[in-house]
Amino acid sequence: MDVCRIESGGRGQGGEGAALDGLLTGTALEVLRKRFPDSPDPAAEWRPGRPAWRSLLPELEVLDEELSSLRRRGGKVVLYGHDDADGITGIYAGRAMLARLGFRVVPIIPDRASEDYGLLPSRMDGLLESGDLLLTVDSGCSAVEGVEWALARGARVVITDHHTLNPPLPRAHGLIDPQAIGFPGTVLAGCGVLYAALAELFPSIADCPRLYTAVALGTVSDRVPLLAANRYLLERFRNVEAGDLPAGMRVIVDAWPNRKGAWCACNVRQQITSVIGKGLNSGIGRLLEMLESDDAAWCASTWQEMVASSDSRSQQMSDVLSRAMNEKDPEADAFGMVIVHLPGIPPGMGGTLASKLSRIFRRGTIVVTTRDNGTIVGEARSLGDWDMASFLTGMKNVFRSAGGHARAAGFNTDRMGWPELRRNLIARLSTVRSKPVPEPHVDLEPASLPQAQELSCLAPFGPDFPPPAVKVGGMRYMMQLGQNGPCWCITEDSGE
Ligand SMILES: [Mn+2]
Repeated sequence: MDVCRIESGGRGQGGEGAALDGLLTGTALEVLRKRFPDSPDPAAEWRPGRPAWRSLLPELEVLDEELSSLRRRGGKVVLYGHDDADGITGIYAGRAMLARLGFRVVPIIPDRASEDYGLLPSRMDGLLESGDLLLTVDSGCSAVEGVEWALARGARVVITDHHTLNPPLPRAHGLIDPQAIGFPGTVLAGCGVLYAALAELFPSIADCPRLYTAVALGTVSDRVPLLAANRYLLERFRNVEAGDLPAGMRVIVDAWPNRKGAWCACNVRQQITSVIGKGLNSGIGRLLEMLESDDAAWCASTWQEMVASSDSRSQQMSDVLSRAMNEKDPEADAFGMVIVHLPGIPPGMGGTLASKLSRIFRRGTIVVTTRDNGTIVGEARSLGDWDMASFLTGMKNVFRSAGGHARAAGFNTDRMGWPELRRNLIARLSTVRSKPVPEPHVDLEPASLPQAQELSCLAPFGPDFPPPAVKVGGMRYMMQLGQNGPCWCITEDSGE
């Protein structure tokens, strides 16, 4: 069954009159005016129409040209991803779209347990041949050596990525990363960048329920801002009918909390992203197969296995979490940052641990562990305005590699031990003006608490577009989206 349709240009294309067709209450519009003070049309900002992808992404013409000449010479695409939900959904979207265009695609998924970020010659060796196109998704913008290796093999190379650009950049033929242009394209996840690039070049294959589903999962999992183009993509996903999807994707949309109504990214990450997991004993290695499968029985049992193993991982996680809470660095605390060094954090767990700590303490968090070979690896998460990637990449001589984006970044180093790295981190913290502790937002200060339903229509909520919060009688209430619908809850939480 082929459910991809030609773009009709019809229903729900834009935010045109979103407010006018009675979708938004007066109170909801008030919130949007507060959140988008400079916009002449806050409702369109909240639910934008289809973005002009070309204006958000650089060097699309290079990809266009490379695909045309690849078609002429008959080579294949080697699609190099990243072993998290963003990277895998990006591989899914890229492979699905390129296959529809008639290209042969060989995916490469790196293995977090043993491999670093970047493009590893050992993974490309034997697959990438002269005349092939090496295309990346969610990775590659710092892969100087990997790209040199591919060029020396006679391959053409186009990088698509969304991570912060830190020179030296690889000598690829094309580098499609919205960071080169700036906001609003920078909101895109890695999967969103590749989807958008191919959607712009081949609009007839862009309007497809499977692609919207994969991109929504990658986008929400990667903690990117739920703003601009991402709100368009998530709105397309909301309109997807589960019946139009193959079995594996149906399992995922069925697990998506309140997908057709109001949902919050943190709940999706808890109920889907964490269930899939990352690293050892996780479901990430089977995600691509599941997204592509239409075998209902296999998908249901695979999902059950993922749920079971995520339950045992979360047991392990709660042990690590309680150790981490006791070990956080008091000096970093004084600067408003959580820094924890714990030996023996299992691969793939550091990021989740950093996310949990940053939610618990409501501030930026860096989790560091020392691997058996002496390499120090770190995972960092942040909230509010704190840009974790810039913070880390500003420490040039400390790391062997460091990168990521504002909300999620990572590093590794073998240049020094933990005591010296710690001194460097603290020293850098002391020079940065802003504090990694966000001010809890307040949208309105009404005389009395509004009906939560009046504002839940603004969903989905997530990074940079948190659930509405109101202050009434000196108390701050934030909307929570529980199983029984939206309600107010007294909290200082950021809602991200
Ligand atoms: Mn990513």
